[in-house]
Amino acid sequence: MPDGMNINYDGLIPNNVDLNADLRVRKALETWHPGYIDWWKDMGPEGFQESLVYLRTAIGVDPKGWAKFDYVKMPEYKWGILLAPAVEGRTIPFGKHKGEPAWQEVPGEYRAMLRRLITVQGDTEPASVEQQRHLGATAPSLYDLRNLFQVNVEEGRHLWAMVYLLHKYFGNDGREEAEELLARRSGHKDTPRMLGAFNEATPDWLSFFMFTFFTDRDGKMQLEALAQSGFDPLSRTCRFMLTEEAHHMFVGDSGVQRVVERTVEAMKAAGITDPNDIAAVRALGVIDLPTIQKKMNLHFSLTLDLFGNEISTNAANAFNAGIKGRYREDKLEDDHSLIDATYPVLRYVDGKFVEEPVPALSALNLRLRNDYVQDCNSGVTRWNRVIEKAGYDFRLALPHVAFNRAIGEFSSIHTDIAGNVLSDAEWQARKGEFLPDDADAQYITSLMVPVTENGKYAGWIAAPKVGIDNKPGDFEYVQIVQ
Ligand code: BYC
Repeated sequence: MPDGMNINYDGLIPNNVDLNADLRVRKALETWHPGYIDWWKDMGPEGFQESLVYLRTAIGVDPKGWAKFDYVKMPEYKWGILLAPAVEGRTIPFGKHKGEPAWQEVPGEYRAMLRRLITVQGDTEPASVEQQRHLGATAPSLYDLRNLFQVNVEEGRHLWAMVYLLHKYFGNDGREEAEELLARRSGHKDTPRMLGAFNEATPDWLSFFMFTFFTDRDGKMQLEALAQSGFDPLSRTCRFMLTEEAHHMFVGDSGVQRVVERTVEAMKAAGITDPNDIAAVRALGVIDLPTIQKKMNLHFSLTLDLFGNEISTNAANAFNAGIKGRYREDKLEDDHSLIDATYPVLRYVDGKFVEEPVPALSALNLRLRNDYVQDCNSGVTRWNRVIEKAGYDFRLALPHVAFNRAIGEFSSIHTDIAGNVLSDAEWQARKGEFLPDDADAQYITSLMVPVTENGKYAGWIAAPKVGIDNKPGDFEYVQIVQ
């Protein structure tokens, strides 16, 4: 078997990093473990810790068969440490060390940078579990409930993945960071999570689907960029995390699609011709398309902030150092050093949007964000096909990148979703047109009633086309024990 394919399942922490031979790290992780379980019980899914959930657990890193499905109580989930197999002879793929052997240890000069990136990545994982902890109480079906919990336990595993790197490669500093990861809390006024979007609420299931579509997709992009890293343990860790991440985006993509499907189906059945007749659509107990658009506006704009500033010295330094690459760096055809290259950056200068060429190294956050926007658009196109097929000439669309931004070039202006600049007063008067307001929230909340009968779905969402693990429609995905 290639290096890293053997998983040891015997100890407390399943792993393919030979923890048994690394007593120091094993002890450190075993010491961290009780605090993690306490955190999970305090901040993980509320009310379902005793229930049996039909979950997949990673049992290998072979792309052809890496997971098994079974009923598990969540606190007993096997959170393992799994790295994708080592690639023999791997070299640093970009930056000023390009072509040198990939690092197996942390290079001293980049220690602080690496520690920060790993900590930021690690912080998002428990944050999302905290944000989603109340959703179980209002799940639209057992199928959806199970998917929520699958996402949650895997975010927990991703936290483990980063904590392993911190303990293994960063000594005492790493141990302290690992403790802090369990101490911060999403939305807490004194000890918040590190990045903006991870302190926002996920109050309902439409938000959950939008979050997994938009924000987990930032996760995908950032993990892709870190998977290119010249620091090989980080690269291998992220490569395996991406295997799991695909399901999270499926949950969001198919979740929104099922909401749209149900809405247009109900509208058609009732003979409603105007998708903007919100009162008529809401009278059917489904979510009107304009409100779906508003939720998209919110989650897309919050997630764009996660890419950082468009022009960033941090990003330039991380690339130059060979630590964080571009999306699919290995598929790009250029010199992979970008010293002389430029990249067009959309800026707001003297009251106008202008595209300015900027040194490509400084524009790497924007470049990743542009790749992200393209990736988002493919999902939106699929949702629109459902609307088009139903015969409605309403189209969902991503808002302008300057809309509702708190970080970067556009953080000091207000715009509408088309990118027309608004004064502060206009923004205050009109923001309810673009973002969910109290009435929207109240309406969506009124729909959030749990459905726990096998094979049944809440009236505002269509059933999925196929079950998880090919299970039949009436499969009991969660055996609820209150
Ligand atoms: N909120 O030079 P800049 C996921 C800070 S999601 C608060 O532009 P940089 C997941 C920034 O930290 C993916 N602060 O920053 C999804 C910096 O602070 P310092 C998570 C922000 O470093 C769903 C300062 O502003 N992974 O996995 O180029 C569920 C200057 O900014 C924000 C990563 O993000 C913000 N939004 O870019 C579960 C990858 N933006 O250092 C999981 C690792 C910027 O001056 N992180 N700042 O004190 C990174 O690569 C970078 O840290 C960022 C920021 C892309 C986030």
